Amino acid sequence: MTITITAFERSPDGGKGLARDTRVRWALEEVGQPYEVRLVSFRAMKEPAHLALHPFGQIPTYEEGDLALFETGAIVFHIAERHAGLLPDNANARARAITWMFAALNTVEPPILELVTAKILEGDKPWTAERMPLLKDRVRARLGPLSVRLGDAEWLEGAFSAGDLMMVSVLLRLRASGILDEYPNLAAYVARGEARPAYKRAFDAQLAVNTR
Ligand code: GTB
Repeated sequence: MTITITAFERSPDGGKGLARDTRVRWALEEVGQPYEVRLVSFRAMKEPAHLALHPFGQIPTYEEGDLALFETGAIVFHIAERHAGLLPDNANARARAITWMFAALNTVEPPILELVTAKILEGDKPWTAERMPLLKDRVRARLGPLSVRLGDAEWLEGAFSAGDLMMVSVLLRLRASGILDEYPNLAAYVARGEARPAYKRAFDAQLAVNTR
């Protein structure tokens, strides 16, 4: 069955791979599933046809036969459940890998989004400069323990998993801030993720769209 995802017609990041279709592309590349991409404009995202797929009018979405999904956590989990390569077979190891997916999305990503949003959308507000140190410390409060837990391991729970895919995707958003470099093992972890052939294919595919 053909898999179709949606992505920005033109990502505001100009192809840095930060829009969330990249993590879905990456998951599909890791498990070797071909996919098609339907590009949507900001206007089309808020129109009924897209809203039927995504109630919040966002990308990415995922369609496969009569199944339509939104939310990257749910999409990557679905891909990892259906295809070998992103979740271990052992039940406990699998549960731990899934836990890291949730940790990436629910615990690590929120303060990162707060920081990025303050910079991009509220940079001109009078309170932003005062808030920045606080927002950066909230990010550090997550990266510190994550760095300790990772230690000198290659991945979070043994072999690379959907948990690492999601955590690396979330951490990538921090690169421009310089905060990631305060944690050399996390910076190296992210670099290992980016060096995976599947990530490179996903990155190149979104770059091709955004540099047309
Ligand atoms: N929780 C949802 C998920 O994980 O799928 C969040 C989806 C989401 O935030 N989608 C964004 C979107 O559609 C694109 S990825 N925004 C349009 C809208 O809400 O109207 C977020 C994103 C956007 C831009 C950059 N960038 O330019 O660097 C990075 C990430």
